[in-house]
Amino acid sequence: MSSRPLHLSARFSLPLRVILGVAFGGSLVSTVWAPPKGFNYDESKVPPYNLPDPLVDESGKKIDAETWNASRRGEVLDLFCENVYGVQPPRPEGMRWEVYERSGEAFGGKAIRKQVKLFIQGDEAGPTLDLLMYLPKDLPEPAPVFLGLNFRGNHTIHADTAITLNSEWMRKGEGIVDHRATEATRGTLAGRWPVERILGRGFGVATIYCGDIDPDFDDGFENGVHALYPDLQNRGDNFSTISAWAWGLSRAMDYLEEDEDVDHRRVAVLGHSRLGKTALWAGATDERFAMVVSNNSGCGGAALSRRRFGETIERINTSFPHWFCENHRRFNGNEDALPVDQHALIALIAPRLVYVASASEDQWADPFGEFLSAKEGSRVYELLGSEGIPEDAEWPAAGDHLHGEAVGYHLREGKHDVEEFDWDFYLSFAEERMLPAERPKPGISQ
Ligand code: GTR
Repeated sequence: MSSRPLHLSARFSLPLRVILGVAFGGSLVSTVWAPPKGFNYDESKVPPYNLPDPLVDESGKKIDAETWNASRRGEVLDLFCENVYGVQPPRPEGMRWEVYERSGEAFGGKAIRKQVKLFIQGDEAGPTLDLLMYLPKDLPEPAPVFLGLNFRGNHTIHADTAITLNSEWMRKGEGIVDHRATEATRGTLAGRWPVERILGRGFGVATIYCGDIDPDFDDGFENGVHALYPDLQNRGDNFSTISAWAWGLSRAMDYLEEDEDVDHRRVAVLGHSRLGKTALWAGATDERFAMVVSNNSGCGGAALSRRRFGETIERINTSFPHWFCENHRRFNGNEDALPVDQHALIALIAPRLVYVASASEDQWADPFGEFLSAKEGSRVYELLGSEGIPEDAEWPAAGDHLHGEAVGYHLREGKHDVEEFDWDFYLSFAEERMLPAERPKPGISQ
């Protein structure tokens, strides 16, 4: 990819084009997790860099919208497969599912709860993914849905005792015994999933535990769905864990397309942190997702790798050798050689809706670098006749947001997490843009 110098610096003044966000629910409590020492958290020490330009082809020619759609988008996608996340297999032929539990009486009769088992190979012998769904009950039409993976089992997103307790491998943590969840973990991540609030806004929620797809540890790709695809291992562009998680989201989408209670044309895929990286990759690889939400996704997610601010490629490939493909290690300490950067991942979602959210204390994830990606990726939105984050937009102050027609961004005050503050912006952004409405068409909100 040819490159484009980025002459952007952090500007910390309150931008004129931005309104103050609604600041309830924001955590001002400082994080117990201190960012690792020995990494750069100083804007003035960000090295100069040139960003590869997705809008210029290999021969150095500037491309038009037609060429983007016909070939350039595919080339950029291939570069990400080859150098960052690795390849994915197609949908398995024998895959089937079973709605094994359904209730129209969830939350005092206000919602429908469904639990669905996806049999990846068609039977119990292969991997199974457990999908939990809540849908608003009194909608005249099929419901738009937010779909996201969760970190610790479906039973952690709400205290509802009818949710199946996950029995797969889990990382160590409170209430986890011998790497398995116990009853004590029910509802422990409910703060990140305000289910009733989401339903109240007319959206459904669907989630799968990421470990059902692939347990989050470096096991040489022998368990989870990887075991089914040995040919996709031991190669530079191997089927990595993030690629497998994204692939699992696509399998969930296969089901949602067939569920008559769901408006599959209005599915937003969302994720936090490592699962935010995953949501972006799912949105890039699967154009059925109408909207993509990256919550504090950081390095290998929305943040620009070339900035080397907070977590770096070398550090992430060392701490989590299974997340990215083998070829990605070539760029350890060698970011400028990467033929893409993460703004091009945002561009791959165009012209569909994308939302990038940062948190002010989440320096490890490089909040400003996440914003720059959203802004630079917006150039492809503009090419396609849509409006993203304008080129002259400044980085919103903590608590503020900037919503373009198709690209949204906010900077929450506080630490690395998902809070109601974040959800309220995701819901408003989706509501104004996804719901068929006699509503006024949104522009930049001021
Ligand atoms: C951190 C990792 C980040 C982020 C985070 C998470 O340890 O360095 O890239 O993904 O984990 O997923 O919570």
